[in-house]
Amino acid sequence: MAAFKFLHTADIHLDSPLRGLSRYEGVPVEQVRLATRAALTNLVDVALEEAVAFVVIAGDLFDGAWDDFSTGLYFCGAMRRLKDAGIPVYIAYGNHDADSLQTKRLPLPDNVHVFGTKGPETFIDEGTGVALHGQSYKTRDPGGDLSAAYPGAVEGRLNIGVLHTALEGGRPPHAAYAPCSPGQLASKGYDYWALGHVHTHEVVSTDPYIVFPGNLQGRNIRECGSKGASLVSVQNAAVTSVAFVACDAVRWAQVAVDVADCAALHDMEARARDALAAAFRDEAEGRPMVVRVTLRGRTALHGKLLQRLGVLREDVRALATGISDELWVEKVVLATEVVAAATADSPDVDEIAGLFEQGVADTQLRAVLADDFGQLFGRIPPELAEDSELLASARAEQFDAILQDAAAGLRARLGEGAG
Ligand SMILES: [Mn+2]
Repeated sequence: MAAFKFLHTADIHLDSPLRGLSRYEGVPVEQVRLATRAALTNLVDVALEEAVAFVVIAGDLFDGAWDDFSTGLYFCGAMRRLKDAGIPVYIAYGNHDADSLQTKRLPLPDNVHVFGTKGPETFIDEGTGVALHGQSYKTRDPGGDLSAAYPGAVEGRLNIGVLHTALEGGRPPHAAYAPCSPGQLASKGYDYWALGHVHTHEVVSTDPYIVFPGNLQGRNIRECGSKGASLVSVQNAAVTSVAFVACDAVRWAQVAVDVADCAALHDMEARARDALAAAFRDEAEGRPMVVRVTLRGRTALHGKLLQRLGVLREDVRALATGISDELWVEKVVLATEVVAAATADSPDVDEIAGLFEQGVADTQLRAVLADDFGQLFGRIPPELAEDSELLASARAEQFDAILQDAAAGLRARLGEGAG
């Protein structure tokens, strides 16, 4: 076979549970929860459209032990579609789906080949003659460099190494399992290293190719942007190109809205609407998109926005709904800053707000606040504290910011009362 393509994917984390998303009203939790399945279906669609010779899965196909058999059955169905098209699949399991963690099992269609856990194993792909070398994790942490024992390249064939690793030193926040250097991998003489574990797409090297495809579907706001697989082209027993193919069914994005010098709430709304529309147009690529919106900038509106904090997410949801039914708001983060009050609202307002501003320098007041918040933290569930900007600031003892916000909020409220 002189010219062919193959697909390299990893970190599908099929049926990975959603943490905390149910707290965000209006986000279709079921659709987001099933996105890892939809992404797998998209991957199979790409494999069929591109008529690839085979598919490589480099670990963390599953997120952990299945809750029930439906996860495995869904995977079997996807693999059968590949089998019907004569496409074999090669899997090396990683830390999330290590052998010891798979408490439920199902027989997989016979086009699926799984690398063993005892040592490196080599499969010769029948259709192309490619030699694939790989090893699955036996337990969560294989305890050392697995690649060291991989065999040298088989002469006269295209050689592919399949391994779940974060490479040497790791790539935070990914744990440094099976550490090895690109140089050590290159020394095997293979043409392509199909890696997994790091959720960000990265071509580490092109000679030989050492590639992290990234995860197939973002699962939370920390996994933003396009997610998918690597489509690799081979000609005359050499890799000629590696292309990224998006497979995600739901996209995550961070949208920053600069509201500096906005004079009224409707100015902020206009800015937010524009930023949301631009993000949806440029980043969603026709998919549903979940966004976290951060309002930033030094603004006279800071106090007013603080006052609206409880309903700010609803404001932004309304703007998003005005753009598309498939633009969903995970969270609104208020990160604006106060503008120093130049003009007096009224002598009374100035005096009261001034007391708060003085409080910033008052060590006694800070001690009282630290004590009060400390008692509060003993009683509230930690996930609630994580969700509140105010509580997060208090936990970090950022009382300057809290007092400045309180002063600005008070000024806005009293100003309204007077006007
Ligand atoms: Mn992993």
